[in-house]
Amino acid sequence: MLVFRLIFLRHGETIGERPGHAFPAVRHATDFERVARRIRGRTREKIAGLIGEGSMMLKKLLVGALGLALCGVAMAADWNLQPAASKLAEDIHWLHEAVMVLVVILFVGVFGFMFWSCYAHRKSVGHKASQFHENTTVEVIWTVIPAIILVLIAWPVTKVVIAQKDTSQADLTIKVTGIQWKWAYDYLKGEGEGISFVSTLATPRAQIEGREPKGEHYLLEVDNELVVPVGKKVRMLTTAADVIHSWWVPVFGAKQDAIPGFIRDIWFTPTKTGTFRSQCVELCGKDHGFMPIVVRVVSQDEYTKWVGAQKTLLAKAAEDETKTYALAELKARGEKVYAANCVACHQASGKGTPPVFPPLDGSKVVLGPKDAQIDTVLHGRTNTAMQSFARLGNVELAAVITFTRNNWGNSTGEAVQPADIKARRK
Ligand code: HEC
Ligand SMILES: [Cu+2]
Repeated sequence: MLVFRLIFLRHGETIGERPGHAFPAVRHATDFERVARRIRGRTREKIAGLIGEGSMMLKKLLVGALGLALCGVAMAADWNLQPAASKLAEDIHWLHEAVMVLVVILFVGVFGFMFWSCYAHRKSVGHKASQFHENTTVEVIWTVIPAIILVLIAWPVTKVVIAQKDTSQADLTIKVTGIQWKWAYDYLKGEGEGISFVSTLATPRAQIEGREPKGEHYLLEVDNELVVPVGKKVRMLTTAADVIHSWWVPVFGAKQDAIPGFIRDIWFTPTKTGTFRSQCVELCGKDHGFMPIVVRVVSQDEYTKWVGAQKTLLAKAAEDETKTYALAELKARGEKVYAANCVACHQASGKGTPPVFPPLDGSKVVLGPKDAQIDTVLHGRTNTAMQSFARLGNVELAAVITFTRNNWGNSTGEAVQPADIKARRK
């Protein structure tokens, strides 16, 4: 209808007011006028309506945009990097934010100037392009300014990168070994030297398989957390037993690949107590998403207590190794060791996932002479996913081997003792 109006009413005229119009038959003209008047009336209503709606819409849009901006700020806080818990992480966050601000200023500045130039000097208002090819001044300016900006960014960044690599004068040195799919920690130097344990996913299978609601720290919880004292420089040596993993705790700004055959290092000094969570960040096989990293930062006093408790456990384990156990006792303990170390490949059913992961239920090795089986578990099989489990204690190994020899369809009735394992260690 708007189009109709535009075609018929040129130059502010209306059909009804046009004097002595040139329609051949007056009767037709009156009819036409009547129709046109009605249409005009309706069109006016429509337009008024549209304008009304438009301003409502605009208001709604503005309110919406404001709401979005506010919730954007809230979300940004939520999506931003986790609050830093070390000086390194603080520096990294500062760099991230400073560069972000700089980039936004440059973006708005450059594009704003560009759009304004295009608009203000457009051809339709009579502007002509000025010619300044091979203008040395301009070329120097647009080379020097970006170079200065780059140096402004590179200077503090280089300082932080260099600081990240300075692992000297650590209070504590801990080796972390990535293993499909868990982390092993060995306290090599400093208070707690000699402590070593494996940190495995603690989320129950029922949650993973959807039979139970997922917990708060789903896939971000472990049986043994890495414990370190607050305010002490911790040097982490990273390596791996099988494939490349990567140890990363974002709140500490510490990240380093764990590569088989190589030892790399990284450090952090935690500035806050608390529990900090992360995950392996190098795609490392089927359970890559199931090898969380949990670090508990405690006060110096608590740390000393923790070290004491660990040492007592170690002493007890050493004592346990000299004992002879009943089959039932070994089997019960072995079931736990199996659940923590072997299910990922050989499955709870003992059926494995052939052809890659062989079944242990009915396996000739498991049912054969115990020494061959001990060797398989203790030293692993080269070039297969079956790695060495030498890092497990003699009691644990004796227990898990006894378990596999006397579970599912297997019933050798034979107990493997810690002393048997000790004898096979090289
Ligand atoms: C990362 C996967 C993985 C894990 C974890 C694992 N295994 Fe294995 N295991 C294998 C593979 C693969 C083989 C087959 C090796 C080969 O081809 O020689 C194997 C072979 C074996 C064999 C020999 C079976 C046979 O019939 O040849 C035994 C025994 C065994 N594993 C026991 C264990 C025990 C006990 C554990 C836990 C402490 C364990 N494995 C954990 C992957 C794994
Ligand atoms: Cu990994």
